[in-house]
Amino acid sequence: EVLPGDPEVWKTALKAEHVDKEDTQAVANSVVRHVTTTLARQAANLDDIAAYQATALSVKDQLLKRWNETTTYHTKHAPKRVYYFSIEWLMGRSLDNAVLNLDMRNTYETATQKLGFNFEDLLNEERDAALGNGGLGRLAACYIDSMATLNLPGWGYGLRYSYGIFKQLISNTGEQLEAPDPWLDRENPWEIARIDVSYPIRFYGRVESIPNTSRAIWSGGTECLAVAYDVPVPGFATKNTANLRLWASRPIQGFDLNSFNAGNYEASVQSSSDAENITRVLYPNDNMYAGKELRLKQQYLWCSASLQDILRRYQKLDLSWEQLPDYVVIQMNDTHPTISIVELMRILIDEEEVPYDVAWKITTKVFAYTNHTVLPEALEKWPLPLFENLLPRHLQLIYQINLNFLNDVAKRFPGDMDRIRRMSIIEEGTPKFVRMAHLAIVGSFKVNGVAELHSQLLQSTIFRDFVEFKGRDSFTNVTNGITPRRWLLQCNPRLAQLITDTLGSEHWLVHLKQIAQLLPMADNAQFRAAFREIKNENKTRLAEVLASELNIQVDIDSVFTCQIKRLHEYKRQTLNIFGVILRYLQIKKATPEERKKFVKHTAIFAGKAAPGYYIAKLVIRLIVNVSKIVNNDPDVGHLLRVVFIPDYSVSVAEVLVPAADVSVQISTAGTEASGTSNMKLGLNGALLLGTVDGANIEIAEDVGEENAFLFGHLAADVDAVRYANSYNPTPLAERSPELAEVFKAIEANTFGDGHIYEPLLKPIYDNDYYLVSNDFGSYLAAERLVDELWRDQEEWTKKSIRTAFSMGDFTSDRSIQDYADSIWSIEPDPVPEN
Ligand code: 8GP
Repeated sequence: EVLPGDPEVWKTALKAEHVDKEDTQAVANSVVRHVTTTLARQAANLDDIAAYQATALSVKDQLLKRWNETTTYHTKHAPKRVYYFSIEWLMGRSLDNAVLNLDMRNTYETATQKLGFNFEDLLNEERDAALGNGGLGRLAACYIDSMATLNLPGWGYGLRYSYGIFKQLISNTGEQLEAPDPWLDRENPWEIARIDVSYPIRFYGRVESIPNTSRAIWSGGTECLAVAYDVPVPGFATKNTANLRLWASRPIQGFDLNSFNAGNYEASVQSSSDAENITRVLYPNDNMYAGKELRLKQQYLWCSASLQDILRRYQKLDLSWEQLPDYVVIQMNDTHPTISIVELMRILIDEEEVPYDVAWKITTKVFAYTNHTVLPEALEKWPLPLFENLLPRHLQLIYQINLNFLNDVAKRFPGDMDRIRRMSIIEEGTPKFVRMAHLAIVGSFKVNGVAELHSQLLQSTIFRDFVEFKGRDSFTNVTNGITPRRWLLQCNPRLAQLITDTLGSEHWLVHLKQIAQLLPMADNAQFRAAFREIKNENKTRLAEVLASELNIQVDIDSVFTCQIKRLHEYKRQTLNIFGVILRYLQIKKATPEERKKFVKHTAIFAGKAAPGYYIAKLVIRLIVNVSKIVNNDPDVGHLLRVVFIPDYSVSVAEVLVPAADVSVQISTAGTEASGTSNMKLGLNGALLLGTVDGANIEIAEDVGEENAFLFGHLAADVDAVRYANSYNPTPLAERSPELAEVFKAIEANTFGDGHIYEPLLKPIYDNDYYLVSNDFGSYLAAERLVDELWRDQEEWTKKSIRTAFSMGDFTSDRSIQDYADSIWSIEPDPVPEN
């Protein structure tokens, strides 16, 4: 008699299911099977959408086999695991990435061809999974790719928003409009719903202390369920497949029993839709804190469910709670998951009856915290009344944590009341606030910034007191990175092929440092020609998109400058567009003879503004309205084009990044924690035009300053300039005559009604917090160097090659290896090949 799950029976069955990597017929069969059974469609009425869906389902089959093997192996092996908690996962599309990582791209291309489809067309049917705003969310996506590739046992945890980042539309007057992104309307072929994996989550309610213990009973309030959805994430050229577990909120029984008993049907349905609302939408703020109760509900649901899940897995090992840190490390991607520190305390103390001090010892060995910004407006602090109402037990525990912490501070720094006030987890005032960054530091064994300068600034400014208290060793740097699989192999296949052909192998894709071996090729004319030809082909592809989608004709012989990132005052898209306006004015003034001397420019912008960020939206409006005038002015001809590409996304970036000549990274020094588009653009050969900020510094160091265009005030000088700007202001024309000329042109309605831009210009006239006027002169000087170099295409290409092949350190594989070595203490655990 055979018992369920008999290994022999399963082995045979699985073998029959095996598809060989090169077996195009077997792959075609599996696509057809999904068309006819999963999708219940016929060959006759099969469109590209359905063909994409079936292809994706067939690929998912492959992923799930590997996922199963990974999970089974790791369950048996029980290594220490890392859990990456991120409230944003900006994954983009999955199909191309998956077939590349599985080494089955050719097979799928041929198989779908056999069925009469063009694989590229199918790839374009996929909607982006856009569950993130910008850098922070895309970083998480690169990191889980690297965790899988490096065979590190780890999972990601996040939220399955029904609506990702909004779709950006641009009106006729240049205004950003936001439309919802119902990305799950077409079924998502990449996820597996785990209705059997769900946890109850409580909000509100009351707390009863249990006398003579640290324990309490939290009851009442409302409850809902967090249900797991799993997304398999393949590593490159390995069997290891990571899991991204995303939670969706659901009503606990479909309706609220109390109101059902009362016969109040409407109210019972209402409460179920309340529960579903929690994970309905991603908050569209980047580097900006909003303080909404629903957001705190999202955070708690996500953290509580993830912890319950992790602890359930741990409990199967049958070990003591004290051993938890030997098996579990949780990396917090910014402060959004900080409540999980308190939730772990609550579970250990209230539910598992672990003594308070023991629970604290365990907890503070499990968590590590990554900070992503020093901007004060981005730091999370919850109004205490809101917090207390929603999570009363957690607030009690925070008080206890704070009390113990401040006692320790007082012991170390007796009588230093000011220090205690500065460091407290609770900010005094009306109302009081819970400072999440302080809680994150107090509850973590390691805190890191995301680039050298940023980590230094953290330690010398906003976290200085904590460094003095906890010691230097608790603080470190891990410079960000990007995955070269998506950001070179996938988005720039011809350059990837050139690298592979020249190096003679594909190893560089997992050992990116190896591309430095190609640096001497900068001096090889033939290689330069090949390299330039690829860049031009990528520019042509982009030009075709711009022509067909936006009806803008661009000259591929012009220098393509790209600033592609969220709109934010500190990122200074202003400097860029003001520079474009000045160039326009200069072209207008020039004689036909003089015009011939201009270097042709195509200024490309893309990015979203937070819906409530008025000034950022005004910058978009200015860019769009400038583009309308400039692009249609016969005096300008091909000398200047301005392009704002609407609805920036991961998949749009995959077209832009390989086509860029210049990477525009011009934040006010000291404000951009790292930046990651600087890495993507650099790896694809764009020269850096940037300030001495974030990872620009490390990039310029590696590519050599002579191969980059750095400008602007240094971080160390920014405060003094700011001070002068606001307390000792000089007229704009003195700070920058060129900028004064630009403002005059805007105010003279050159780009439509000038007065609408007053809220944008006035702060720059008045106190110029972001140093736009103070840096404009050196920005223009840097642009002149760009123009000069562009005239010598051979020299330009040399620097472009040197840039690309010096980017070896900026792979997310290096970042993740850093985390594994210096923070997580975890080892690779590759699933054996059989
Ligand atoms: C971003 C930083 O602004 C960017 O420099 C960095 O490259 C990226 O994180 C990844 O580290 N920060 C945020 O997106 C951020 O701080 N968001 C706030 C809501 C926390």
